[in-house]
Amino acid sequence: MKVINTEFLTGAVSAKQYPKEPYPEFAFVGRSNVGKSSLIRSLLNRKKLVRISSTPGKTREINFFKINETLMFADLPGYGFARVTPALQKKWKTMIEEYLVHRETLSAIIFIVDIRRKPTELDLTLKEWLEDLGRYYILAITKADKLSGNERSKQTKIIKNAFMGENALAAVTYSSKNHTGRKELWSQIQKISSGKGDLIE
Ligand SMILES: Nc1nc2c(ncn2[C@@H]2O[C@H](COP(=O)(O)OP(=O)(O)OP(=O)(O)O)[C@@H](O)[C@H]2O)c(=O)[nH]1
Ligand SMILES: [Mg+2]
Repeated sequence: MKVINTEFLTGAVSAKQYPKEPYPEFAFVGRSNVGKSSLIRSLLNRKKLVRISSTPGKTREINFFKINETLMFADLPGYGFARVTPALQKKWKTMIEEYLVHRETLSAIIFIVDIRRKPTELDLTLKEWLEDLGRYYILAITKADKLSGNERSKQTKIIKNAFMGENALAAVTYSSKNHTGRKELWSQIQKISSGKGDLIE
């Protein structure tokens, strides 16, 4: 997809602040520091628009972006970041929960995991949760540039085995550093947003 126009709309901490745009929305969800904001930046090819940082816990609100007047992206705060206070962790969890349960225009989730990591309990909890809520997701296995050869295929297999549940629409291996997987992920997003995807039963 050719990204012609991208606009940062707003940061929201509760449902009443969500933008009212009717376009199909894709939410980027995953552990703190996994590379959610970087992935959005890579997809949109916009460096200045999306904040990323080497310090985990950078994204503290749900950030909404409008693309080409046809699509929406939501960049969510990460879960499982140990070095923030329990109160703040709880606040983020509530924020993510409220969004996943109530956001009506949410088409699918881009569920992001790090190619180097073993499936963690928090990630598995998210998967179960998406399945229970009946939310569809695309598994994005990111930071693929960090592994190569055997190790890369071994990890990809382990991750797919753990996370490709019933509501998983696809799995894409990604690198925000060199944009591996960009075309494939865009094509999945377009397929779903135009209603031609597996969502049609
Ligand atoms: N090598 C490599 N580094 C990456 C990739 N994606 C993200 N990073 C790095 O990982 C760090 C975290 O990236 P972010 O995009 O801020 O992660 P996030 O998931 O949005 O983090 P929070 O908002 O804090 O939850 C940054 O230092 C990025 O440069 C990737 O595909 N390859
Ligand atoms: Mg972020």
